[in-house]
Amino acid sequence: MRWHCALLGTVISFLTALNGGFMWTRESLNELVKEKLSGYFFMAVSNREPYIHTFSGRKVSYQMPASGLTAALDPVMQACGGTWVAHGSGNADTEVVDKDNKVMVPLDNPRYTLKRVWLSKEEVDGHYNGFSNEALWPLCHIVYTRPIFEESDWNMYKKVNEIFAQSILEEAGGKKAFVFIQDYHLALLSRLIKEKNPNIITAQFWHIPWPNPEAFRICPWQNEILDGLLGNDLLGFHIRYHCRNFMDTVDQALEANTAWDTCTITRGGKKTVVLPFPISVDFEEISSDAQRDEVGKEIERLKNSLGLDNEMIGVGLDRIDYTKGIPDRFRAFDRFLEKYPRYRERAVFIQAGVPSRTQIESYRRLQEETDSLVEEINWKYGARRWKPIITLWEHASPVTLMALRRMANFCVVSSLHDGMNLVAKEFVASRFDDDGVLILSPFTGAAKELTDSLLVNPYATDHFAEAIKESLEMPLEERQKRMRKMRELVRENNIYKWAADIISELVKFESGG
Ligand code: GDG
Repeated sequence: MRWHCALLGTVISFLTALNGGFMWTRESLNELVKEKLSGYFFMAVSNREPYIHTFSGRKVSYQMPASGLTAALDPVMQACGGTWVAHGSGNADTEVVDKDNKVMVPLDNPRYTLKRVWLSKEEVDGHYNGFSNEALWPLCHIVYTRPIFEESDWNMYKKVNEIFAQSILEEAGGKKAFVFIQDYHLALLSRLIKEKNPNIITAQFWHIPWPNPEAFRICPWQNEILDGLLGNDLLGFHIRYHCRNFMDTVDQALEANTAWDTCTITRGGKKTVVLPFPISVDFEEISSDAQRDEVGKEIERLKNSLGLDNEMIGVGLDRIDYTKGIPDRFRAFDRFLEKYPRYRERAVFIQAGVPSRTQIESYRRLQEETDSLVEEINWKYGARRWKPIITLWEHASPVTLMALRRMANFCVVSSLHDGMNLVAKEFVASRFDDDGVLILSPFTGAAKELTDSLLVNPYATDHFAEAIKESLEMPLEERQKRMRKMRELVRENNIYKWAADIISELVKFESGG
């Protein structure tokens, strides 16, 4: 087995070096991990957990959250094994863990350990709702929602980062470990870990954009956050532009040496490499799931229950967030129906989406704004059974999401600002029939890769309305040409490649960088 792994590793390195269309899969990532990380304990850490256990009556069931981070990282952990440390947020989470707060997941085919960290309501409120989502989230997304900086939230943020550090250090014990930290909820974690155990190698992936220094400097604790992130050996963003913004911010705020040619920052003798790693999806799995019979049945069920005949269908499938440009796409659909009345009663837009962060005022306002806009548009054009916009405001099952992607003539991703946006890549991966048009905002990381979509500025309502018309009138041959190109790209740049690229960088630190 050992020689087999070594041989496969060599083959992988060779093919990667050639860069000649080698396709990363769960299996090849698994082999890479065995070869490169053997002797290391592999841990991932995030605030959000990949499986949430809840009571339904007396029974315990579980759900996968609507989160780009967990959707991306779960297949990677299934390939790599190891332990994922995350906040246990479900009301039945304590029921299924062992005495060390661990449970093996996925439940039907266990592949890695989920270790839950418990937080009080006050801690969640200050750390998650407060500093993470009322301060850092609007600070990093330029969507004109003012960040709220509360000292008490910041103090809770620090405390929760310490709780996570404690859990990681306990878990690592004296072992050699790689810790892969996720996102903006844990900006101080690597520094806290390394203060106690400098031998642990850490990488952090920032899933949201990093704004320019002008925008970031209003944060009263900018230096602490930057210093915390520079505790990492490797720091990843989706695109080069975010890396540059981060390096610029450090340059202007801290005493540090930023070397642009090698993408490194050195502070107090400690080096951090800053690189782009565009995140992705499990293309093959999504593409084959899309072809299952149950998806066909779900399409029929949805058409019946929504009263659809042969309308042309547009879909939006988001976590409900003010960064996703949901009212903007409704305004564009309104303008489209206004300018092109022949599409009335012939086209519908289905918006599925799960409400999120509902304890936060700005999210409640978004829900109200969206609901009243839908009511207004449906009142304006609605005729007989036909309503132009159909909303499904609930947590949709994976099969429902898949059916909606497959039913769509066009899918809209109209984010005002977005790190990557996996909905766009999931849509492409689902369209094994090579059909369907993606209307995509240029303010997403995905727009850098999916250039065969219809790129449209969501603030430009008239252009947006024209893009909707174009998508419905595009000849089949053109749709197929674009979709094939995008599928090829997502197939190759899949989630396993993302993980393999990060791991290949990470192991360089093992030999001293
Ligand atoms: C952050 C960054 C970056 C949506 N509704 C339901 C549901 N979803 C799933 C989608 C997709 C995920 O949620 C959302 O992914 P995104 O990438 O759009 O967005 P964020 O959650 O904002 O993620 C983002 C991502 O991290 C990864 O780095 O791309 O830029 O903001 O997978 O399909 N899933 C279920 N029910 C729903 O109703 N089960």
